[in-house]
Amino acid sequence: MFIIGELINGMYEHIGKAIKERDKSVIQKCALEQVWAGSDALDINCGPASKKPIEDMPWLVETVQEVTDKPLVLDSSKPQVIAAGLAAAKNKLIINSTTAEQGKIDVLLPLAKQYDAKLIGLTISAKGIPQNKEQRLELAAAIVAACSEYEFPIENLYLDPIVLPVNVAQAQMKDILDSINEFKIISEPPPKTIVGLSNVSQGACSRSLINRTFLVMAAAYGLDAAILDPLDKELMDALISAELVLNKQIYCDSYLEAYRKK
Ligand code: THG
Repeated sequence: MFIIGELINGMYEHIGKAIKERDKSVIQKCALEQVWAGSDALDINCGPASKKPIEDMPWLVETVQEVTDKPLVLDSSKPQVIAAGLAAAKNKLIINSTTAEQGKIDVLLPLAKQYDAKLIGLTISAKGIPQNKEQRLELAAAIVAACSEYEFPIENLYLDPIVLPVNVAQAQMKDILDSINEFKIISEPPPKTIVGLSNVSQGACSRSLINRTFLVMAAAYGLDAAILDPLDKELMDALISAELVLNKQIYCDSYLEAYRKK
C-alpha cells in the first residue's frame, strides 16, 4: 500500500495556526514524524479556513521540501492553488485532485503532464458525489477516457471512489468497496485506486477502530493507496498484517518489527 500522511492539513487547529503565522518548525516536525512512521508521500492541504491558499500552498511546499524529498500530494479543490504548489515544487508530485468535470480536467491534465505529476481523480460530477456503484463507475470511466484523450498514462492515475462517513452513508460502504475492485477493469493497464481513509469515521465514535477495519477490508478489495494518519500505530500494524495475509509481505515471527518502516 502506498501510504500518504494526511496530517499537514489546515483543518487541524495547530497546523492552521502554523500556516497563518508562517511557523516552519511545526510543519516540518509534522512532516518528519509522518515520514518516520512510514509515509511514502505527504498530503498538503491549506485547510478550509485559509484566506490566501495561493500563497499558503507554495509556502507549505517549500517548507516541507526543506526536510524531506518524499513525494508531495497537493490537496486543493482549486486548480489555481494546485498550480501555485506545482510551480514551487522540486519533489515528485501527485495532484489531489481533479473531478470528472470537464472544466477541471481541461486545466489539471495538462498541468499533470507539464510537471510529470501523478493525478488523483475523484468520482464527482457537477451533480456532486455519486450515490451508488454504477454512478461511481460511470464517472471513473469518464476520467479514464479523458486521460486517454490527453495521452496521460493510466498507470499514473489514482481513482478515488469518495469514502463517506459510515454514520451517514452506511448503505454505501459495500458499493465503495466494490468500486475499488471494479475500477481495475475499466482499462488495461488498470488505473490505481486511492481513498481518503479518515472520512469513513468522521463524526463517529471509535474512529481508530472504524478506520483500521475499513482499511483492512479495502486492502482485500485491491486498494493501492490511502491518505491516512500514519501516527496511528494500530492502524499501521493492521495494514502490515493485512498485507501479510494477502501474501504481499513474507511471514516471519517478527514481521511487525520487520515491516514497520521506523
Ligand atoms: N480523497 C482525497 N483527498 C482527500 C480526501 C479524500 N483529502 C482530504 C481528506 N479526504 C483526507 N484527509 C483527512 C484529514 C483529516 C480528517 C479526515 C480526512 C479528519 N480530521 C478531523 C475531523 O474532521 O474530525 C479533524 C480533527 C481536528 O480538527 O483536530 O477526520 O477522501 N483524494
